[in-house]
Amino acid sequence: MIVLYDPDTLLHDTVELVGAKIRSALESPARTRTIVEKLSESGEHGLRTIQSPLTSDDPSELKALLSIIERTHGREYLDHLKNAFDQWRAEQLIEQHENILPECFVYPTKAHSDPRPPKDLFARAGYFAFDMSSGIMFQTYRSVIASANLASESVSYLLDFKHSHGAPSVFALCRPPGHHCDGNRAGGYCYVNNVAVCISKYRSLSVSGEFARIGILDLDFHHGNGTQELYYSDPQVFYASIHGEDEFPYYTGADSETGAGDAVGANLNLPLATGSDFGEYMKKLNQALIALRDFRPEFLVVSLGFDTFHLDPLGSFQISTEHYALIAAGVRRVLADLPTVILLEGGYALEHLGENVKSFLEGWEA
Ligand code: Q9C
Ligand code: ZN
Repeated sequence: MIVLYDPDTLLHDTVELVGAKIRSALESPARTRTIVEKLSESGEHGLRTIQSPLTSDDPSELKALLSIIERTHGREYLDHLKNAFDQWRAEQLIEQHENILPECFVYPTKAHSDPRPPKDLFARAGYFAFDMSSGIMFQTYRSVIASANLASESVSYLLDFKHSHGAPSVFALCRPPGHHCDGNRAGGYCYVNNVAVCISKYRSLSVSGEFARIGILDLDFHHGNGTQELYYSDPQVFYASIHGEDEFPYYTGADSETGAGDAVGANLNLPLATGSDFGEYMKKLNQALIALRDFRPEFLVVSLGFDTFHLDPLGSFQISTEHYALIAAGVRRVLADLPTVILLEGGYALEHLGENVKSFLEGWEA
């Protein structure tokens, strides 16, 4: 399988609030580094390095990517991601090596339903975020664009392989991850929703365009609140997620959330109790796969997190390295005829991340 990587994704390196302490974020450049190392040493996977349009001489490449991202992300939010650090620097609110964390978040009130971005620079960081795991440092925007570009390019690769035998698949080593971003807020280490970038790109390139039926399978340990939000009323997109019950992001992911309007029935949440083992996981996976198959999509996006691993500092499922091959094979068995883009989301057990990715890819290709 083709695996896409961009060294610019290593630049973002920030902090998060854990309990009462500020620490280096678990979502770190070392994650991608260890995966790339593992895939390079085994040599059997088609690892390809591509270049972010931010480093290209041709400005039309960046314009094209931004127009794809802007289909689902607010212009003011994207400007914030791009400019916040430099604005804080210009006002001497921050040193070059420091990180922006939010102060005050938007909260529900009875008085008004459409809060506006505040002028105050400190306050803006909170307006455009929903937690304190989404710091901004001086290179964040470069990695965010590189990550979104990997998602976008994976669709281009996929459609180029249309005439090959069997359904093609591409794996994008996105970092930062994306599934917690709803297009207007950063959170849970996510700044741009890479699944949404894939879908917008697919709609812009494929023959069926806006009429394309698309499936999303979210296998990260956490519920993909951002992805769910973006497609909650879209009857052309089916979102299925298996995630830890009562875990981050806490306020979404219940099985009662089934979609809205014409899209009722196109959102399937399968929460799993803390400590669930592989057998319990596979029951939920098969439910998700059957629902996705019955939706008859022509294109599949997998949000792939490895924080379901038994040693993950943020997860609580009992999944081991060998299980990832079985999970991948399970997906392939039911949805083998679907062109598929796989996007990296979470996974924080650094010493095992490389072998877990490798196991998944081997199971996928078996
Ligand atoms: N006490 C993804 O896996 N909270 N995001 C961590 C640590 C945020 C996880 C706080 C967890 C976000 C993509
Ligand atoms: Zn996660």
